[in-house]
Amino acid sequence: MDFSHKAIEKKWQKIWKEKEVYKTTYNHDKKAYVLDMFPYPSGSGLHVGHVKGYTATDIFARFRRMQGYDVLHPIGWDAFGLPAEQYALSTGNDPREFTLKNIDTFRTQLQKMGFGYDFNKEVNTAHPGFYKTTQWIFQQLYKQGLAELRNVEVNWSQDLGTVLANDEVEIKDGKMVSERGGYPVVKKTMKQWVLKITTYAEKLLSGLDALDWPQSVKELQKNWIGKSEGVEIFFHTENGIELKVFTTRPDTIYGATYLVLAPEHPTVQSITTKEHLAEVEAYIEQAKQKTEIDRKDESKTKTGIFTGAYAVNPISKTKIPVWIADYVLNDYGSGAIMAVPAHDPRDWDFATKFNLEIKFVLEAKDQSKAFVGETKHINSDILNGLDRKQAIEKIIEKIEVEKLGTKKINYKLRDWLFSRQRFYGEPFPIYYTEDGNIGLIDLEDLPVTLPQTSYIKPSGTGESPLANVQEWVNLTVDGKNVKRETNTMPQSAGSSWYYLAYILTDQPNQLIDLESNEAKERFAKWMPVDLYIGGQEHAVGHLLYARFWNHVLYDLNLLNTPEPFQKLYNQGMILGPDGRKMSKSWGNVISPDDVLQSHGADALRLYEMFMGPLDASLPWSYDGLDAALKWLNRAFRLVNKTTFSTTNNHELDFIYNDVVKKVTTMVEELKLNTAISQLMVLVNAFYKYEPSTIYQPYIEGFIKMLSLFAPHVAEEMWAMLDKQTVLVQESWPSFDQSKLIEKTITIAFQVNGKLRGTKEVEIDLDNQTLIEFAKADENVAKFIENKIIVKEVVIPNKIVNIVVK
Ligand code: ANZ
Repeated sequence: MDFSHKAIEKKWQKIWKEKEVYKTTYNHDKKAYVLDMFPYPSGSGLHVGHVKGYTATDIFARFRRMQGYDVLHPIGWDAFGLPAEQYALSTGNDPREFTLKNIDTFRTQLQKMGFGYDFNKEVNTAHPGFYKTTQWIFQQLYKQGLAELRNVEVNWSQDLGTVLANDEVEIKDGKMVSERGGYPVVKKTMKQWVLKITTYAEKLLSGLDALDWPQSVKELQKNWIGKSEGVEIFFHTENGIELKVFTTRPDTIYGATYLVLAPEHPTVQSITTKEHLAEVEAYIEQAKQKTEIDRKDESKTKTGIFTGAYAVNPISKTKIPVWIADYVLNDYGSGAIMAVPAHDPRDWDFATKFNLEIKFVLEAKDQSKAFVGETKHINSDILNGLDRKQAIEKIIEKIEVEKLGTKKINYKLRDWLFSRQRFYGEPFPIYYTEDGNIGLIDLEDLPVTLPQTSYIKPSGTGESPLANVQEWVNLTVDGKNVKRETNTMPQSAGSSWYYLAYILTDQPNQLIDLESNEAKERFAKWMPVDLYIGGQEHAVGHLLYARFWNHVLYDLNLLNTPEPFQKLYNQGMILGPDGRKMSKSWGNVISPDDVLQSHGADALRLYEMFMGPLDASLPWSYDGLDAALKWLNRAFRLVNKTTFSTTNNHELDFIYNDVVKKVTTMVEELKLNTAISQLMVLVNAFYKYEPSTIYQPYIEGFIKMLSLFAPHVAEEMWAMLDKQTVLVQESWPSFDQSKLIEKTITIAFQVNGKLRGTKEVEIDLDNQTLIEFAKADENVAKFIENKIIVKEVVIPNKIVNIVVK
């Protein structure tokens, strides 16, 4: 008889809940913090893509529980965010109610999947009980000088009425658009809160080394941080104005034939000569219209303009013109460069376009384009004949001794733009006095909650909708009239520390103080996260921001570890049956609700884990899903109304122990598809025997292993063996290594080096016996008949070769 997924899923989910089997335990020394990237509770509910990552962590958490670890396996909601706010705007609803409704749907769906989360530890970033601590952390950052108000060039979306962080902006058809919604984005200068993540650039870079993360994600973070070691060299214009240039190639300084400043460079106004002023100003206006991506694009034709000024090369003492051009960015290095057209392709393009001098200072056969290889220096006075490394060393020494510049490290990483002109986010826990000073809201007045208002439309002027709520904005502090900040924090605020919030809760959204001693003890128990599974799309944004906050909290002595996520794994996507990314617009979205109805949670879980390697992106297949359910029933029928043997006839010793051993390592390494294959091998082996002859402990071990993947069916099978326990509270099966020694081997029989037969024999047989076996082989006999045996060569456990004439 097959199982009824509807009946057993309901039954076991109820029992698990009553027995609180997934509650976080504190009984063991060994611990495992198994974390999912928490979902944004969108209106469309759980996606089969979510199911893939969450099944993998569920399997791993069950595995660790059965291995006797204390396990923390929580879930929560990344609940603030634009979609809820956009929805609220278009329907006149409150984003809070809408979000709570979605959360209920998500929670129910997760429970129906049989995921073993500790729901007592649920958190919601938009809950005041949660964001009180987000605000508190912001205040710590402010006190550390890591949060400041700054005039910055921002990505502004008129349609969304807000600024966006760089990782919230994409390029489509060469234009900047918002990642969510695809709305146009332009550059604009605004006064905004920024978090100085750049202060932590070095720690964020070196911290990567010890992490067990995919190499690709480490590379992405490394490139995003973009460390560059070079020198800042001081040039001076003829009338004594200093121009600092950043270069990684000080050794090419004899080839520097002109200087270029970014159009926004602060000294442009003071160096430009009268005759060139009008042109220069027009060019500056023109550059404003361009995006950073455009300016960096090396395929675009270079533009620029001469300022009329000249500077002196501090090493070669030659006089060179000073230009402005938008291929030099103002916010990198010093916003100014020495151009070496002979050896830098960007400078080459510029110099050829504007007919500027090109001087080769490295040996190059082909002088029709910039030479970027490594050869000896020429035309370089003291550097002549040196290679790159020697020349760099020598010139830096000279520059430092003669105080012509200093060594400098630059990072591509930019500070984190932290203001949003939106309603639905964390309010800032600060106020402004009438004379423009900033004050922190008192601890006892936290959280600063969002006001109840139906007027949440962005003004479009750059002011946040909260500015409309006068009774919220104005308050008195120490008898003085002050105003609240009306911007809110970005969505990535809550997700930068939510993994700590789980540790601080015992009931949803009720957090103990992060700076309490109790918190310290809990962090010491649980941090760092042992396994973090989520999508590759968070490689730089979320994962870098969370690492930054964690480092800061560590430096404040609040945490036991600088790095939050010891092991990271990116699960692949589940594509539609058409092989395209699932999307409403393609109409290829599979709903887990439908699959839960038709095939049940266990089949869905098993199918998604069996599709292929966990990190591969693979298309959905209903055949695969059917096959998963079919196999589960085959496994189920093994125990259905059967009694097994209490004595071991040893027939299954090898295969059982081999499978346990392999599944144990495969789950450890998240090779879950191959672990399932092993279980299939074991089921096939069981079916070769009369059930009553199968040793019962082997069946029990199988059910335990199955319970990781298909927990409901496994519980049902366990109960059929008259067990009173639930499987998560059972221990993981062990294997007997002594049963794993190979007892037989296949020997090849050759005549004159040609393969003529094989035989399965006991291992370590003596040579004479092996030769006899070979001669007894029918085919071998045919080839040595009537021939003279010259030699018999035996390679023990492998080959018998009979040489004949
Ligand atoms: C002279 C030179 C000669 C350069 C040569 C390169 C090759 P990374 O690795 O990206 O740090 N540069 C410096 N500041 C810049 C800015 N604000 N905008 C655009 N380009 C800038 O590269 C550093 C190099 O990029 C610097 O070294 C400078 O060009 C340029 F054969 O100086 B180099």
